[in-house]
Amino acid sequence: DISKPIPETLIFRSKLPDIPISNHLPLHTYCFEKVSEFADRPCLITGSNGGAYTFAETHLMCRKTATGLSNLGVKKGDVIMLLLPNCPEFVFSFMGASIIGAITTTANPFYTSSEIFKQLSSSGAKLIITQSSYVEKLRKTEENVPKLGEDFKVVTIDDSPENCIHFSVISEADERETESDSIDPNDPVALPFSSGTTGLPKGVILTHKSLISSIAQQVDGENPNLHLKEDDIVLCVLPLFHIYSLNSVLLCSLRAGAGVLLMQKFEIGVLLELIQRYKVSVAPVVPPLVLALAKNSMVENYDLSSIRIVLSGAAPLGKELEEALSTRVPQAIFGQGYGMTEAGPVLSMCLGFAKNPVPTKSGSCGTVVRNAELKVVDPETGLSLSHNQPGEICIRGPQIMKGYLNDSDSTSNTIDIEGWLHTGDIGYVDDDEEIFIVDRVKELIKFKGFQVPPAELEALLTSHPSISDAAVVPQKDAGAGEVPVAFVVRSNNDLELTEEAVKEFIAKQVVFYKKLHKVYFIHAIPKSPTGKILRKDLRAKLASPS
Ligand code: 4UV
Repeated sequence: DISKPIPETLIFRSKLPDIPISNHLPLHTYCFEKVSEFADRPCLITGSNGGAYTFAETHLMCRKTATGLSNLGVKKGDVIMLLLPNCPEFVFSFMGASIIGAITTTANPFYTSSEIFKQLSSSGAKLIITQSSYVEKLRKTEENVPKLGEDFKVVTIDDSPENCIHFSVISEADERETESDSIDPNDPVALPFSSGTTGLPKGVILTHKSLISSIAQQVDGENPNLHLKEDDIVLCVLPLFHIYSLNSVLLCSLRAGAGVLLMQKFEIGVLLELIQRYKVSVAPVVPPLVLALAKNSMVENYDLSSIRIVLSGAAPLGKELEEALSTRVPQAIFGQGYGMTEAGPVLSMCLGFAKNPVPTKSGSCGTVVRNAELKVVDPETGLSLSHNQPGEICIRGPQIMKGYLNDSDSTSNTIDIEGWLHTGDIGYVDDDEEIFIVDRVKELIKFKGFQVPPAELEALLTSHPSISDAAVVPQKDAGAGEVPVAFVVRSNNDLELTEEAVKEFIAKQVVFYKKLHKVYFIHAIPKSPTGKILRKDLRAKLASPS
């Protein structure tokens, strides 16, 4: 009926007023804008050896690395890959690349060789900065695979194995020679990979403007949503290759002048010791870490009274868990951030972390960040919903990605013509403007906050000669949140194909968190008339095994 009025879109906003955002600057200029105010304060503290770089030293190392990268031939618009655990060199390289207008793609150093090469090819990176222990994974002899030293260069931060360049070669360059090309706010600076709502991992183009906007939405203004201070020590145990840690831990701290305590890996005893020793005040975590801190008896032997903020994100956090940890760190404000790589990444943040905090509810993922718009739509009709009605969460603002690299179809399926990014998450906004996530309609599986893209595992499964079709779905798991399980159709009913063989076949090709936890043999994968896997039906099968 064309006489019906078009329903108005209900837009949710932050309770905090919009602020001016300096997103015309290049990212490095913005992050180090106020460095003279805290030049001699600790910026990067290495947990493993107690070493520290002040803000002035960090800034200098970033500029030296910029020259060094440029001396190696890296130019504006080129992509470099960081295949590193959390370490100062990660920071120098990321910011150094930004200074010369280059783009960083970050990869998990635990990736298998084939996972690394897929991202290398797809991102077009010609230089990898890594640790010598990972170099073997980069040497491939097969035809058609890029060759170390010929097709791409490798820089190592520790030893320098054959054909690799030692990091000192770039970090000892003369910072005065750095030529900063003019950078446009819409130039890309970071290229994390994400599978988004469907399909294989794709390069997510985050520009100088998008990252600055996201950081500013969190830590800028008279009343910052995430109030980081110069005397804060922010725990950096979450991996910097994931956007959560890169943005909300590292970049926000650099901007605000807070110290970053770098930890290479999570080990409960070491973590507790470091929190006590360095008086960590802000602890960004993921639900499995909350679980460890809430349940491990060692926690009682340490003084955690310095912690004033516990920020959880990247996966759903149970209320009981939040309450269990709260009793162990009663002085801390506990809250969540909700992010998605494509969203720049932060959509919402707990207002209890603001300089002038607002009381918040347990289980909430925060309130939409300032200078942004959020709506909730009915996934069937696309119509916008009001308070307390669950639907797909959409976000619009200067912080969202420019698009996927070389994939305009996926981009237009994710960001609509009005500029709304569709998250594939189902949630609602309550009467106090707090967001609650209740479900996920996208394929994505999250193991301890890590992305497990079903399409990637399905492609591997169907490459097996005895498998004719396959589907991978999440199964709930107490420790990991979710684990991937597969439904597999055997070709020619090849009964010799066992569950163990399928698991083993996948395990040797993927990083640990993508391993299959269970394989169910089935006669056919349920599909819609258009050929889409009916994942809901498979998930329902898991919930009520017949
Ligand atoms: O693309 P991605 O791997 O991105 C992230 C980013 C998370 C954060 C969290 C807090 C921050 O301050 C920050 O900078 C980044 O996880 O995965 C995106 C999907 O993860 C789920 C949701 O399904 C997203 O679409 N997810 C993320 N945060 C939450 C969450 C949360 N708090 N509660 C439930 N699900």
